Amino acid sequence: MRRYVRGAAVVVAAVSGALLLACGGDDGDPIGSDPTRIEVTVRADGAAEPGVTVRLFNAGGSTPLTQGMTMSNGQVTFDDLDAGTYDVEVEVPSDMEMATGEARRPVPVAAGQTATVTFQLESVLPPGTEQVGLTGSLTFSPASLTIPVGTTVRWRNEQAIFHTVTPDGHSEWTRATVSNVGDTFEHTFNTAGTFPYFCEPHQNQGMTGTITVQ
Ligand SMILES: [Cu+2]
Repeated sequence: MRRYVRGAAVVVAAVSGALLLACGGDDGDPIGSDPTRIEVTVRADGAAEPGVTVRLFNAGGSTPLTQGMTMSNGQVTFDDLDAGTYDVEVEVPSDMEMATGEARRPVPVAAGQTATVTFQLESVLPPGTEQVGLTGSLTFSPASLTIPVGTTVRWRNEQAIFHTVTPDGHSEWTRATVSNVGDTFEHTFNTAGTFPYFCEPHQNQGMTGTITVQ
């Protein structure tokens, strides 16, 4: 009796060893373990937006499975997921709103596939305010802006690149710097005229603009 039990134990161990060997015999990845992931892109005012919190839920769930923050390319990736449908939600910053679509959306992902979803945000501008973006491609966007007297212009840095908003030959405002993504500089134009300006580090790359006040 004791010998039989011992024998059985030896057999089990031998079978386990065979299974381990079999599993380790190929590249080590069981079939079907390719990454299953959701790649989320957040854009604001048409440019990649870093620093936005994104949460992942089971479909219809109220407690996030996990969350992440968009990087400088505006992306965050949730990987090692099970196939299925998830809800992806962006936390809209207080000075922004959804440009299109909902802040929370169902995203289906198949096994071994990468599902992608893009959220488009836009700045909420106070009345009487126009915005000029300082873009990652070293431009003011728009470069030329025509506004009525009394309008406030808000320059907003769209990427983590140091820029300046420097008056070119006038003193309508004092040179300003916008160092980081999301940094803004505002000036209210109460005098009609044409006001050229430039970015000091990127003037030679054509980073210039003009505000025309009528
Ligand atoms: Cu610049």
